[in-house]
Amino acid sequence: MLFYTENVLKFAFSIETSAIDTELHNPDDKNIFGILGVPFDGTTSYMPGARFGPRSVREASYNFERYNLFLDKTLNTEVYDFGDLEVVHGNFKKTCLNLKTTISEILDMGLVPLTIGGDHSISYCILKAMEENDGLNLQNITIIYFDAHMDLRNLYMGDKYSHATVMHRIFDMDPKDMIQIGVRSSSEEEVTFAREKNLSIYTSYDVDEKLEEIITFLKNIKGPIYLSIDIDVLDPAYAPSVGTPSSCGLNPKQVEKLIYSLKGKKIVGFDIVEVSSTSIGDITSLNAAKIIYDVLFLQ
Ligand SMILES: [Mn+2]
Repeated sequence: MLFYTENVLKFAFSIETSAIDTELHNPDDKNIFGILGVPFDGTTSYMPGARFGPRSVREASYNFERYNLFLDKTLNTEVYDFGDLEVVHGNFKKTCLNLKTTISEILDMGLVPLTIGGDHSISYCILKAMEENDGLNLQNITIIYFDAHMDLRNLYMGDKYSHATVMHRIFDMDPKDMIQIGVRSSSEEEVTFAREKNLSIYTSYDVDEKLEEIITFLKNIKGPIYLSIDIDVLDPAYAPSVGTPSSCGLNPKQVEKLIYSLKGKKIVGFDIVEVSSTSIGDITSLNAAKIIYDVLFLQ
């Protein structure tokens, strides 16, 4: 158990963290994931509840089989679940400090952080920890984010750190490239910024109309990838329990195909955010757990 964590419920297929043998971990080997829940929704602007995301996504994870029919493969990815971060509700700054410390500890163990949010603001802290950790240069990393929104505002209601500004803060860290998929909601300021900076923008209509082209584009990405999935990329029909729902979104099969197109890529970090389910069996949690399951199968 890490210093700032508590463990309520482990993700399905995860191994007891006491079984970790750090001697075995070699960065050239297959990815070994370390799951961390971040039950923080202090920057949510519309529907609160993302603090319940980690718990409900883990609960939904017990619904899946270890064998994947479409891939004809049994899951054998090594994954440890460290439980939830100790957050300071309403205080992004203190929560971010705890998160950076804990992600650094996970990186020091040679594990790839797999974070379950929490609102989207947390992605910045994860990448900041990766930047500050020796050996990870953000300038070599492509950021792929699935999101209904661009999250590219410079400030939101005067705040620099928010779920609505998170991708601008990450852009400020100068990653190799940023690719947004499924977007359908933006301010004029954000779209102007994205175009000026030559970010790759694939709207939800692009996913409908040129899915194969996007899959080819993703397959051709060179170098390491950080993947951030805001579950509101799905249409509210498939993910109603989110902080900021937006109509005309993706369906789960499209997301599955896009995730599978990343097979063989080096994923250095992954987060899934904005699930705000409060009930067992909620479809939003189910779809979020399914995406984690798909990412674990990419090995
Ligand atoms: Mn977002």
